[in-house]
Amino acid sequence: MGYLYNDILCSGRKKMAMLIDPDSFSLDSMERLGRLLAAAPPDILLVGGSLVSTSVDDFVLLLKTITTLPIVLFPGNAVQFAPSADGLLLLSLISGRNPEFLIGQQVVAAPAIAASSVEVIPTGYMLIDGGAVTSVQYMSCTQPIPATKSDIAVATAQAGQLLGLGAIYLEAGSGARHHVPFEMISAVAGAIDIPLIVGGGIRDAETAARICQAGADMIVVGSALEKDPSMLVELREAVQKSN
Ligand code: 1GP
Repeated sequence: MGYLYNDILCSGRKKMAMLIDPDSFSLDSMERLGRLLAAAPPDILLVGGSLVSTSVDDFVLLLKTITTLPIVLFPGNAVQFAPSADGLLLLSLISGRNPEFLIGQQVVAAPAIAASSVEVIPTGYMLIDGGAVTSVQYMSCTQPIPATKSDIAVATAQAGQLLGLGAIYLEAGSGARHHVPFEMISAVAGAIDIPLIVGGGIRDAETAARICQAGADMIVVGSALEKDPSMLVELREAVQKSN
């Protein structure tokens, strides 16, 4: 793996990713976003969603006109692969038992990924119950791991590491009522040696800091920043202070 994995995810410093759903941005908000990213840059930009109708490649190219931050794909399916991105979280939904999201979509995307120069980060994606049915759950037709079952989350993450995945992503789902529980984050972080990414339902700086302290190497925030982009300043500060 390359720069994004070695120098950002495995840096040993807590990191923050801002998740952008291409369908939620207009050209107007793009200009505002550019100013904000220059003033308070997150470590990376994640681009994707469970259901995206915009051309992700066009969107990435547009983002590149307003920022030099690394742009990493976070695709809900194979259609969202974009060769103009810097990196790709190649997700396998290891908490689920739907072969389409364990390996099917990856097979569809593989030829295009292999022909590109996008840095691939093979990631074990684990959906954790966040108190409501989320888009990921519905679109992937999989059951989330119950929020109280840290033992299942630990075993699943360990299996992902043993299979050779480069990172684990604990996902409560976009706009989740409850973020992934701190106890589960600690238990998983203590059981694996690969970077741990945590997202879903993070809405304030204190929660962001506590999730980092519990053992996340990178937090992902989407919905809260869509509502109030200026929160980027405090979220970023909270993550940096947890180092
Ligand atoms: C969703 O983890 C991300 O895939 C971010 O979730 O939109 O709730 O911040 P939010």
